Amino acid sequence: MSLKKDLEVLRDQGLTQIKATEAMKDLNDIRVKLLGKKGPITNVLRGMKDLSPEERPKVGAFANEIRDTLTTAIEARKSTLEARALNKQLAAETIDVTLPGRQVHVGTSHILTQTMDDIEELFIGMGYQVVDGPEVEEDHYNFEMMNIPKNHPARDMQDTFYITNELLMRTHTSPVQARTLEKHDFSQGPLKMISPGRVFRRDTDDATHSHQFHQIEGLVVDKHITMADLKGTLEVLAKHVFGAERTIRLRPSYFPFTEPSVEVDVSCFACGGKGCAVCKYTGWIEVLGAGMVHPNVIKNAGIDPDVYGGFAFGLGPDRFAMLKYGIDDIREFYLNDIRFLHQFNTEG
Ligand code: FA5
Repeated sequence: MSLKKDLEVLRDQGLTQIKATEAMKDLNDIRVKLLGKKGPITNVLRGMKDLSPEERPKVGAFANEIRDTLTTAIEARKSTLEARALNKQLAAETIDVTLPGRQVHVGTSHILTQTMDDIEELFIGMGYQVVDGPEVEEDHYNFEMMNIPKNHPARDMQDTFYITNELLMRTHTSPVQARTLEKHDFSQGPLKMISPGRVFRRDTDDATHSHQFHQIEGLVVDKHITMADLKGTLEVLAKHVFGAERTIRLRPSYFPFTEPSVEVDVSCFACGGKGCAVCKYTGWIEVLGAGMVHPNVIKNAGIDPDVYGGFAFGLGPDRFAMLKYGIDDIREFYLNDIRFLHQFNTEG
């Protein structure tokens, strides 16, 4: 029975090929080649019509048996290949839980923001309101309402970026004084405000000057406010920022919007007042400008200066932070070098 022999050879060759297959695609090709419509087994089955009636069922049964054997072998090989591929994938995707994690860099608020927030919180605790004002300001509020008329020589104290004749980048936070005074209803109580924000001057950048920096304005207006109130308030500020041991000293100065005007020095926190490089061997460090609000400023806002008066101050948080943290160049604040900024990550 040569057909049977042929089938046995086919089966043995097929089984060898199946066993040797390494790829799913090859296995599929073998299945098509062996069992497909044009394959040898189909051929054998087709040739059965030439067999005798006795032989036909035997060969048919044998051919079916071989087809089943090959199909089973293909399925088995398929499972093996699938399992192998899965194991390979699992091995490739294994997570090594002992590896150190990737570091996530968490941001921190800027040291100037931290400095300003700290001062804001102090004043909020003393009952002050925090007021915002525009950075693009009218000449009217930046200068005229602050008792600095056009052509007044005091305009030279603050070299200005003008946008038009009447519009400018504010040179200080003092215009917020005028804006708030104008709106305040004194029948509701005294005015106590601070106003932090950015200011702009045509100063040449160097280690202690920037063309863009920050100020925090302070203003208290009521009946019977005295210079003692100003001094007490600034003492609280100096001790809060620079340490409980600090004292302050007021020196006569000039601002068009305050009379009298003072420069405020704080006793040197680096040497305790003995004299060192930080305080240039004077024992004192100048930190802000202040004074009693000029009657013209009160009058310009439509308030009677014979009844109401107060004090005002303007400090530079950039310089405060430089002194407090020993930063020797103001430009560091604006370069945004992560190595600099990260040193002040006090928020964890
Ligand atoms: C003023 O701007 C006044 N408006 C302050 C004031 C308000 C006085 C209310 C009285 C009453 P002055 O020009 O001195 O003053 O600036 C105040 C502070 O801003 C300075 O003490 C300093 O800390 C800071 N400052 C001034 N110019 C610069 C600059 N170019 N770069 C960085 N900080 C500066």
